[in-house]
Amino acid sequence: MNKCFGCGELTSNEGLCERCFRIKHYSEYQVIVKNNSDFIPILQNVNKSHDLVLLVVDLFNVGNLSLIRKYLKNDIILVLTKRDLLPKSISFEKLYDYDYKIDVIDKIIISSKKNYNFDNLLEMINKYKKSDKVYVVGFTNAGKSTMINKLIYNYSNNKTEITTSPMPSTTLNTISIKLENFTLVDTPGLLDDGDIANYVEGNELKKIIPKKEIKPITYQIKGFQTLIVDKYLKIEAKDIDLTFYISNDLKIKRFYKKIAINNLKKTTVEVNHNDVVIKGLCFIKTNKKSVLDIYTLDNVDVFTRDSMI
Ligand SMILES: Nc1nc2c(ncn2[C@@H]2O[C@H](COP(=O)(O)OP(=O)(O)OP(=O)(O)O)[C@@H](O)[C@H]2O)c(=O)[nH]1
Ligand SMILES: [Mg+2]
Repeated sequence: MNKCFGCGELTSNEGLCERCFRIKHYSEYQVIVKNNSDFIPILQNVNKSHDLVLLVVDLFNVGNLSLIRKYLKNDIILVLTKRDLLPKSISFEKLYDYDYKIDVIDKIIISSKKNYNFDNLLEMINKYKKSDKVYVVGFTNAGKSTMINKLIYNYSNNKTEITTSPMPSTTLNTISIKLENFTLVDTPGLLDDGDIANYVEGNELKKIIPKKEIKPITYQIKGFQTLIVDKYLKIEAKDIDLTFYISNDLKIKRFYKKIAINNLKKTTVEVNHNDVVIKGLCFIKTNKKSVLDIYTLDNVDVFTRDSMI
């Protein structure tokens, strides 16, 4: 058996496995049923070494980083990626100084899509690495493999490309790639059970995941109103400004009365100038103290956090 250089899975093919070939050439994604019991042991193995870890985090979809930290004693650099998705007008300090609720030795903001800040990333890796191995970890879809491909493209003559896609669990096992004076090890991302990506079809997910800079939209709610996003989200609110950070491919509809939608789960949240996160779908900035009724798909997490922007 060989190891597929696209996803790390064992395969009888040389080079790319059938699944990676289909993703790469036809954007055709075959869902592989994996769960964290396959992936957590990989992180636990990383923990046994003193190697540096890059924790890659999607700035649009941050997640609970302590869930990953708890498996790792290693030094971690927090790599905040997909900067291109958030509005350019947000200051660097705002994103950099935000409390991501994790203990790290350093952090950096990048965009693999725009090839932004990679010279500094490489310099930072060289500054902190303790051995010739550097691990790349994070939640699924964070952009780990895309970042590694950009590092390879920028700083080596290597022509290999790891498979990337908007669907969860693209990388299935570790993939080691030599770069200058060290080896980068890609790992499969942990699945976040509360993320909407687990509960929608591929063509829906392509609309939900933003592809370009998000243009925030503010709804000034006067009196009682209902906001609806496709079949994913309904919000009932009263006298508050709600600023949506959501894929521009999704349309928000406003109604001035109650609207019945079946099959959505209700969560009532108290807000106070902070963000409401509908995990993987959007975050919403609020401008006062209030209570919102939020209806979304059954298993999708709804929670508040300190305002990020
Ligand atoms: N806009 C934008 N999209 C990005 C960026 N980096 C990655 N993506 C997209 O995010 C999606 C996931 O990227 P991957 O590199 O496959 O993510 P991963 O972390 O390796 O995911 P797993 O292998 O499933 O753990 C793909 O659709 C990428 O094109 C970025 O800097 N900006
Ligand atoms: Mg990957």
